Amino acid sequence: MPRIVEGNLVDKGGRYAIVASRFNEFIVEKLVAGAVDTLLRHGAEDANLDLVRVPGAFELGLVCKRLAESGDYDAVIALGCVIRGGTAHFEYVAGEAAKAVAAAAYATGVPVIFGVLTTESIEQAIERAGSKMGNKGAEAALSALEMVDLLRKLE
Ligand code: INI
Repeated sequence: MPRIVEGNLVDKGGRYAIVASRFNEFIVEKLVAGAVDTLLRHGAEDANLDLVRVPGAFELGLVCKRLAESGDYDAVIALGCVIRGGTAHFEYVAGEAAKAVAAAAYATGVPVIFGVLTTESIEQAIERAGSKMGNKGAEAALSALEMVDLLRKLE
């Protein structure tokens, strides 16, 4: 039987930054609410949560990197929404957002969680922002909790 190392979904004094884009705000605000609710219900303290807003998904990576390298956070959660139907340059915005968020994590060693919806339509975005397909912000918060605990165990 291998020794299993895994993160639990229980906060132990972690500090979290949520970075949320203003573009498609009415969807992204649902993701923010889902992330905050999930963090708090897993034990995170309100005082240990910061919310930073950026213009669009394209800007998420830079700000996530800045926050991750500050040393002030155990995890950074990037939240946004890119909808193909309304975006001629969907691939560029969504692709660069994903790359930059990943790069921020690799550069800093801090978990930077990709909670960005990339959907074909506004209906699909609504479904993933607190209706029948769950809430991507809440999922992202769970990933943050798990990664913070896992990295502590791997120290
Ligand atoms: N930003 C998004 O977050 N989602 C989108 O769907 C979107 N569209 O449709 O273009 C979008 N564009 C703005 C982009 O993220 C930047 O803020 C902008 O290009 C300035 O750099």
